[in-house]
Amino acid sequence: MKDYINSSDIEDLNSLIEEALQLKKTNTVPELGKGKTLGMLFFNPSLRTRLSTEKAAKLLGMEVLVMNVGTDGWALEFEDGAVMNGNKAEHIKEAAGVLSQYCDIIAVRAFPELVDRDKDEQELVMNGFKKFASVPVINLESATGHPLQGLTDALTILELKKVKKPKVVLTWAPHPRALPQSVPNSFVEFMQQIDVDLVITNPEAYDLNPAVVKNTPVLHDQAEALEDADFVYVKNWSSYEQYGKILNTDPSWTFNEEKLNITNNAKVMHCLPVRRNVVISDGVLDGENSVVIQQAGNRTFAAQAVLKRLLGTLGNG
Ligand code: SN0
Repeated sequence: MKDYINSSDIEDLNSLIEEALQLKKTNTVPELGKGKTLGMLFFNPSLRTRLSTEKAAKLLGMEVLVMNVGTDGWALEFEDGAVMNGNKAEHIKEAAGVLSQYCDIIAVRAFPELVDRDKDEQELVMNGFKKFASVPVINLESATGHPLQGLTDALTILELKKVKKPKVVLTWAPHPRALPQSVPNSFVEFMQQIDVDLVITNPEAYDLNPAVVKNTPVLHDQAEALEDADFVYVKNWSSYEQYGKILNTDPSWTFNEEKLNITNNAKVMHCLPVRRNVVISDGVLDGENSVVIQQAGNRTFAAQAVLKRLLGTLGNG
């Protein structure tokens, strides 16, 4: 694995998941990352991604540099050939080149702007770092994906499942802000690669990118989708069709105990942070079906497995 930008960078998902579950048991392999530095750049806020990735790197013996580039760094230019006489002080060519002098692996978080779909889909930030850094790049959530979350979600389901092929339902829920499709995109991509029966449910005009959904069934009737579910993944996203728009805030889509009763006593998942009583009710989050804390705990082992793979490709210099 050269970089970890999206799920297609993984050569063998099952062995990567196996590795993460093994790391959860054995905890650490400190020699591998000794003398190596992970640089983490955040254009947006973070709690779990920042701390679990830092912890994972340290468990592997790495040094960690963290910078909130969105607030503390120079405004970056990504356009090739730009005449830089505006407010952008530094080009990605220099920024990525210089960071590669200080870091052995660079990890970046850059959410979509949710205004221009074509622009977001170009992944200018992530691809800029990939192109101009001379070291591996990890995606800490970009415009269209969150592969460390997707990997965590897959390993959490494999860890908790009680039947060979569980029914997994991804359900949309309301939210006061327009959120990226990154988390649901990655969730769908990972679920399509493991042995589960995946169903997506969302209101009309909230269907995810058809290139991601492929032949996964999409139901616009939430109750019908939830029947017999073994896992329910609750998540809001803004419209893909009417890109970045909030078209629906219908509280009847909130995941509550009444909805839980339709399922097969499902485990309830969410990537967090979660808006209580808007996305998921207190009763469900505080009840025994919720696995959101264990799920977040697994972020460390997913990050450790990915870092271990990338460290394995570096020389000893
Ligand atoms: C982000 C998202 O992609 O949905 C990050 C999730 C890991 N979530 C938010 O930005 C939530 C912000 C809010 O105001 O609730």
